[in-house]
Amino acid sequence: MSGIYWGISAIDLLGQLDRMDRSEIVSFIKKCHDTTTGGFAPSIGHDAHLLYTLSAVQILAILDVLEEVDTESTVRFISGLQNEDGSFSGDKWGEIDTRFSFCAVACLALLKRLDAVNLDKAVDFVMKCQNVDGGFGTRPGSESHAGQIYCCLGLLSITGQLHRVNGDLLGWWLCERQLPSGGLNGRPEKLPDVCYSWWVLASLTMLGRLHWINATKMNVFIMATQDSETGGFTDRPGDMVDLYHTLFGLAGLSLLGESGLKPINPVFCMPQYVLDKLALSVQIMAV
Ligand code: GRG
Ligand code: ZN
Repeated sequence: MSGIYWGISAIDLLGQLDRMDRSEIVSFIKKCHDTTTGGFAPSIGHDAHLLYTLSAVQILAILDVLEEVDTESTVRFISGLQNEDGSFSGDKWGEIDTRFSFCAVACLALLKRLDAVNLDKAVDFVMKCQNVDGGFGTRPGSESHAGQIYCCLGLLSITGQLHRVNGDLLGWWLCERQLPSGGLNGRPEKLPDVCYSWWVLASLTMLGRLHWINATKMNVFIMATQDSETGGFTDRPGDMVDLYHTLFGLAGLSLLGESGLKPINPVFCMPQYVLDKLALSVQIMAV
């Protein structure tokens, strides 16, 4: 399911969405809809999970066919996964992660049903996952990681609570992710990876501090991860291409204003025109 989301978002950013077989995609999504729980599975015959529920709803929104599924059952699935402390479990097995908080809230925002969960508690839980370095982890006390920071800032942006973050402190931690190659890592002492040109640049965009990284060097690194034979992008130069890094490479370039790519929304990681059509706006921190 997420593979379809990465693929159609990437191709839409390139202005080539019409190349995809829309009805085949919608039919697959319907087969992955668990009508008992209301959630969506990653593939036919698998269990529903918040990760794939967000991907499914994002795809339906991009294809402008949200009304084709029973979203009321999906809203029930999401609200049933909120825990007493405001956190969200990813599925019935109970793992808790700030990724799942973001998936839940982003999905409900796209479905216009943010009223279905306790947002105050959801925000309180995310704030408990903030560390002294300004970043956020998976759960309270967990190490700061750029992917989790994106999720937590995304949730705070959707709920209009970005003012609860110290933008200078977190912006500094994020821009320190840039290495001499121009690429970004996800936490100190790790290798650069093109997907962080999404997780980090989107986070800096929400904080109003995208200009804190060197865009020219960033551009050089992302371009070096494109494979000249297949056209896809890899995590770092020389590796194998995949859809995930192809979307996040393009998405990073879009945030940097690359011509030939549609503008992308920094919170939902979907082309901005889709959010405009849904009349959904997000909060960006004023600097
Ligand atoms: C709508 C874009 C979008 C996302 C939905 C699933 C999700 C919400 C966000 C995932 C955020 C996240 C945690 C991204 C990080 C993914 C990643 C590269 C993990 C790898 O971790 P390590 O420890 O890699 O293997 P490093 O780079 O730290 O060595
Ligand atoms: Zn990666």
